[in-house]
Amino acid sequence: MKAKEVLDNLKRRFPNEPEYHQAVSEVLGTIEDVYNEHPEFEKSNLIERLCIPDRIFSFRVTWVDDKGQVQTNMGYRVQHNNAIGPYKGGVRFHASVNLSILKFLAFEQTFKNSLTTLPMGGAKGGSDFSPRGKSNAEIMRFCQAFVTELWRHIGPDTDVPAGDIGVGGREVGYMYGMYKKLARENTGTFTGKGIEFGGSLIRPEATGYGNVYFLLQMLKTKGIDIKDKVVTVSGAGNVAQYTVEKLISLGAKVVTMSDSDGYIYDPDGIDREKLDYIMELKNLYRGRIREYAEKYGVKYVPGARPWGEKCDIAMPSATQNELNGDDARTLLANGCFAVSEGANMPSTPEAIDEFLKAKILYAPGKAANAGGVSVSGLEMTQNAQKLSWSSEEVDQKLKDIMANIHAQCLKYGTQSDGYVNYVKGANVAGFMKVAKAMMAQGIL
Ligand code: NDP
Ligand code: 2IT
Repeated sequence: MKAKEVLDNLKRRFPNEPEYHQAVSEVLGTIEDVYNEHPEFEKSNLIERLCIPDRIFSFRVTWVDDKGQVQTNMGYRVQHNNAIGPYKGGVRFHASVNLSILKFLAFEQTFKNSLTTLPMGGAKGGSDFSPRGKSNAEIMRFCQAFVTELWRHIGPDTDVPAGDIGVGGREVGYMYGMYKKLARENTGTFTGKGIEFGGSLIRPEATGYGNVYFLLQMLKTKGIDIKDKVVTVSGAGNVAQYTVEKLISLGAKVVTMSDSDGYIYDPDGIDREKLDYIMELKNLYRGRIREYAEKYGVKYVPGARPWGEKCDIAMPSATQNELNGDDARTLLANGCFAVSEGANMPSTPEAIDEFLKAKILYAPGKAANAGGVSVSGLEMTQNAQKLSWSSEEVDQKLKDIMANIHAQCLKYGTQSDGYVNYVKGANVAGFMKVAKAMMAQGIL
């Protein structure tokens, strides 16, 4: 396999899908050597079978807004690969959603899920529906309409959706309710459900907590203590909130959070009380992060991302390509020595090159943010056993899984000079498991 040829071919066959090309390119560049050590892979054209999704569903979603007007959106589910378990991955509701974005996310999910040690394949779904400014009733009607199409393609052992941008506990609840009405079964086909109807404790916290657990593992390799370290976080949603919560509890100082309109800089650090305010602002009132700056009298920078602020550690937790080459150079010039990604593919290829060149601790999303889907996997196990575990039990399992993912990265990513290339480590470890599973199951 020549990575460039495979990529050129995919670009020709699937034009105008830049995010998908970017995600594939990043993986192919790091697995080429190990792939070529296995001639049996090439003989069965494993690489194309792994890069092209198994199937994609797309459908129109029709719903009625509060003014009585009939609206349409597009809905999708990309079932990428089920070699190691049922298709599994979140659902994203955001105006920017298109097939390129969902194909990149489903591709990444396949490798991420492989790393979790749990039996889950990779998928992603979503809609270009924007939850921004919508009433609760509109959200419910949209979720119900979306599932009216989606439900045929999912099930507890075939495909299990969850949340992502714009989809949290409220949306999962509405989707699961409609799913049950149509499918007439109660086996937990969604994860991230409410605690009263089969959800797992720690699922809301899992992505953010997991990212911090992964960061702690990386810091340990250098003997660095997290206490008093200055951290910049982007985003103010599910992942960012619980990243900040865990960082505060460990004595780190978080100085930024952001949303799609801008970022706040709080030189004193966001403490527990201020975080509670943000959670209420974002989760209850769907407010803007700007309001934090007004309430606490700190700097707000509209239309910008927080990477210009001096920090020891950066944790991008909003969206893809939110940290570019210039941002990376600024972070490095300011002394940043660790980057751990809560979001999926937040750093551009140029930014990743800068981090690797500077040999800082850099964890790609598919390793660092795997805690969310890991606890989703644990939710599936609890549902199958018809019991629920305590917070302590789930949290301990999450810590163990993140430590295991870190160990896999060390195994496959440690270079001869001792530097750990977590990008290569995560990609090779994730790839080898899926590849072996595919080979064992024949040409499909
Ligand atoms: P939320 O919808 O809860 O929050 C998203 C946050 O990012 C909001 O602050 C939002 O701002 C901001 N944001 C979204 N889109 C953009 C954009 N285009 N430009 C700038 N800011 C943006 O989502 P999550 O916290 O769940 O997801 C955040 C990231 O983490 C995503 O990349 C997701 O794929 C990834 N992830 C999520 C997991 C999960 O379990 N939820 C698991 C693993 C990864 P605003 O409030 O203005 O919309
Ligand atoms: O990107 C992700 O890993 C998620 N949005 C969570 C997926 C899941 O199935 O919990």
